[in-house]
Amino acid sequence: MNNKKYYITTPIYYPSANFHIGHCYTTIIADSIARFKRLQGYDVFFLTGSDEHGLKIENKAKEKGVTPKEYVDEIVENAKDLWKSLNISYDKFIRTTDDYHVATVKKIFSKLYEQGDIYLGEYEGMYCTPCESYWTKSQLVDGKCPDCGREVSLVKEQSYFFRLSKYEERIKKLFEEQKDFILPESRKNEMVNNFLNKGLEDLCVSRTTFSWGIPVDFDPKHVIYVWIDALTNYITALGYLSDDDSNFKKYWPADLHLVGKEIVRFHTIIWPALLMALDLPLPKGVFGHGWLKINGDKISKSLGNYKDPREYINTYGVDAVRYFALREVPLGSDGNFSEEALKQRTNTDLANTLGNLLNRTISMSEKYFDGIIKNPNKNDEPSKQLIDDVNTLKQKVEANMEQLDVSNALDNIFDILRKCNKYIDVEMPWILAKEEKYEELETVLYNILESIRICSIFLKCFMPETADNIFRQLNTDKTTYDTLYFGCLENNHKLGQKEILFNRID
Ligand code: ME8
Repeated sequence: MNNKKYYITTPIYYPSANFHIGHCYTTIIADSIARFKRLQGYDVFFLTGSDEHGLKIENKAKEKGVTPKEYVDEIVENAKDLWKSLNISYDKFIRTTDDYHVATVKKIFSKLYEQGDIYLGEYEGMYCTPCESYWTKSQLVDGKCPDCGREVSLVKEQSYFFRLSKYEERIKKLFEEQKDFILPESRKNEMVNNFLNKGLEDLCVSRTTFSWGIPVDFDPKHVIYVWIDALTNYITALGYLSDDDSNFKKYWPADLHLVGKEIVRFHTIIWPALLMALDLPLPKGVFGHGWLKINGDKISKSLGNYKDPREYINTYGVDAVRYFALREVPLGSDGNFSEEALKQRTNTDLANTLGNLLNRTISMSEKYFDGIIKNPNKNDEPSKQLIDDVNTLKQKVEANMEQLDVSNALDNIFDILRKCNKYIDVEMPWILAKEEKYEELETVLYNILESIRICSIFLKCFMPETADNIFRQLNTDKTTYDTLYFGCLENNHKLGQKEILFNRID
């Protein structure tokens, strides 16, 4: 155990009444990493929130005949409700319309202006309204937005600019010196080849063509354009430049910004440059994960190719959805989401490998020993092998989590559960009972229950409700990091009530 801190963030989401499983993906992964760090004894601060300004919101509110604030107030509740149904354990939910955020963003903008990092100029360029992004002509792909492929329009206006070009050399140095600043490695190459090597241009950071944003303090016809407003949430949420900056002092710099691959550029080039200008320490790492796709297309609001994630939660259970998001796709790669695959994972891994194992072990303990477990230590070779495997689990899971390889960490756990099932096949407890070899039988049941307990301590980070259910059935409070060793369950321990963990879905 240690008392180190860990600050992890998700992107702040555009408020939407139509969140899809792709949005849940980032947040479930961040939640599991946060829970894992807490298990390891870190003092964790896990931030998520919503990114509420901009032209799109202003237009939508107009369509509905409400103010932008009324519009976002209503739908932000949707995000909070979804995170609640997914058991997301965030420590703070920031809204970019929160007073403290607005106040600090204004101060940051003024400070950068006063020190010469922001200047007034004229912008002429291509603008993608759905992405709220400006592009230079050379960045367009076939004359269209390189991110979403839609039409862009020529915009000319007076704007404030951030001197991004000034930080080019320092960003290059950062990429060279801080090897794990951008993960996975392939994303770093993309940033270097597509952006850094082409040279960084100063960045337009204000707009005058809409008003739903944070006004520039000294020139209020300008609103602060999305990236300074959005990116700074990671420090305003901690109280930077406010009366109480104790969280900022405690948690900054961030240990991990977990983001989707399309916003890696903002987090690894613009964000560090802003922090350099503010003379603040840089985040330790930015991980750009891949996209969940449906039939090869990104799941997206504009394509409309998805269901409300709550429908999956209602059918399969929250932990089946969490498990799928964490297990199916190695973090960093794109992966396909299909209900068929979700069903299959639920039936194979959750109902069979885990649920059935627990159920039959508790059933046998009840049948043969009234639910009281003993450990006479009559360990034969297969037993010794299982115990050895369980004893190396912690090291394997921790190594994978250190690399943010969540999928393989889960596989390490399920590997033990599969081994437990094989162990039952080899030991055949029902034969031991028939032959009245009770000490061997007690040993076998103890070894399986102890393996399940240790697996569940880890599973709690990924599937918290399931792990709690298992602990109830085991009737144990040996659920913490310091009980991660084989042999911790007491002799004469009485098990709890048996329950079905996962129903098979047909
Ligand atoms: O980008 N698969 O907000 P956002 C995986 N407000 N991840 C997906 C996904 C999919 N199909 N669809 C979306 C923004 N995401 C900005 C962020 S941060 C200072 C500002 C992920 O609501 C996406 O990659 O469009 C991103 O990381 C997150 O959802 C929020 O997307």
